[in-house]
Order: sequence, then structure tokens, then C-alpha cells
Amino acid sequence: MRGRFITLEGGEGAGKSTMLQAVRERLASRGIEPLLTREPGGTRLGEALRALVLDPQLAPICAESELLMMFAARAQHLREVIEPALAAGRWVVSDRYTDASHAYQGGGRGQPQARIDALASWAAPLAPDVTLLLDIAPAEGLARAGARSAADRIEGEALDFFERVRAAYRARAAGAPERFRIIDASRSIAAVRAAVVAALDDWLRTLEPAR
Ligand code: Z5A
Repeated sequence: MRGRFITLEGGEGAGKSTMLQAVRERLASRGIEPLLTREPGGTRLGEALRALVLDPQLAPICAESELLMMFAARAQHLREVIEPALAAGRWVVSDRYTDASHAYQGGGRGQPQARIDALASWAAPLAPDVTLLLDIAPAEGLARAGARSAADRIEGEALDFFERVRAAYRARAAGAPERFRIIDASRSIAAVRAAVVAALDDWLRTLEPAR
């Protein structure tokens, strides 16, 4: 049977990398060993593109180039990693996917939604089965991320950029409530983890055959 595709989304420092492990552990407790991956990245080409697109030394990168680099990485990721794994029955959990392009390049950079949809339908037509959106005020998330590492090219944007990213994520979630689960990521790691596990369990129940 074909595997399932789960994505984690959210702004800077929302806790996606931390919660990826919570998702892995929960699935493992049910006998599912998922493939964990990330965007941009997940392949040699994708990781090379990630290094380029986040490199502050390469600024300025125009919005069109940035969007195309995200989709170049995604097209490779989908064909080289995600699709083969799903076809082999493996579950895949990705730290970001196409919703991130809608949030960052759409909301943040003002690229038209129709353009992003056109790219997605051509280069990355697969939609996730479920998306966990970790929602947090940008100032709070940036403080967490900043405490951990030096800013990359996108993290160096002003606060209003990240406010637009958050609004775009929320709009995406409102437009596809059957796919999204929104999690308040402003709470403690333990509380967010519990909410992630509850949301995951809730979605897993929808996969069970009706009794
Ligand atoms: N990008 C894009 O523009 N378009 C696209 O299509 C795609 C991506 C796919 C790289 O993504 C960049 O690419 C990103 C979007 C853009 N922008 N930038 N820059 P990324 O996912 O690798 O980068 P990120 O958002 O910067 O990840 P992050 O900062 O690592 O955030 P995170 O994974 O959500 O958080 P974390 O690493 O789990 O946690 C951050 C810190 O907070 C860490 O010290 C944790 O221990 C701590 N933490 C986590 N949760 C909590 C709670 N609940 N309380 C307190 N502290 C916490």
C-alpha cells in the first residue's frame, strides 16, 4: 500500500525541527518508521540549492529566482525521494513543502498565488495528506531561532515580512481545513508536543476503516 505524506509548516523558530521528532516517535509507536526529510533540501541538488538560496553573501536574489530555486529543489525532492518512498509504502514526513512557497514567496515577497499554483501543478503536483501548521507570533519565533544560530539570508528580513508569511500560512490553512491542523506553537515544548501528537492521532483516526 502507498505510504502517506505528512508536512510540517510554520515560521522561523516555530519548532518544526523539534516537532519532526515528536511525529517520528508517535508514528514509530504505531509501527511506522517514516522517512524524515526537509525543504529546501532532501537531495544532493536540493541541499546545494538550499545553501545557495540561504547564503547572505548572495543577496540580493530577486523574488523570481528565489521562487524558482525553491521549486527546482522541490521538483528533484519529489521525484528522487518522496514519490519513490511513498510508492514503496514508506511514510514521508517533510519539514516544509509547497505551502512554504505560498507563505514566503507569496505572502512575504508578493509573488502572485496563480504563479505559485502554476509552478506547483507542473513541478510538484503532489499534495500532502496532512499538514501540521505550527503557528507563532514572528517576534517570538525569531527570538527562539536567533538564540540558536546566526541569521541566514531569509531570517535577516524585517518583522513585517514574517507577519505577511504568518498571514499567508493562516490563509492557506483556512482555505484547506480538511488538510491542515493548526497548532499554537507559542507554548512550552511539552505542550506543543502534546498538541502535535493529539492532532496526529486525530488525523490517523480518519484513516481507520469505519466500524
Ligand atoms: N523557504 C522558503 O522561503 N520557501 C520555501 O518554499 C521553503 C523554504 C521550502 C529554511 O527553512 C528557509 O527556507 C526558511 C523558509 C525558507 N526561512 N528562513 N530562513 P528551515 O525550515 O530550515 O528554516 P527555519 O524556519 O529557519 O527553521 P528553524 O529556525 O530551524 O525553525 P524550526 O525548525 O521551526 O524550529 P526548531 O529548530 O525546532 O526550534 C528553534 C529553537 O527554538 C531551538 O533552539 C528549539 O530548541 C527552540 N524551541 C522549539 N520549540 C520551542 C518551544 N515550544 N518553546 C521554547 N523553545 C522552543
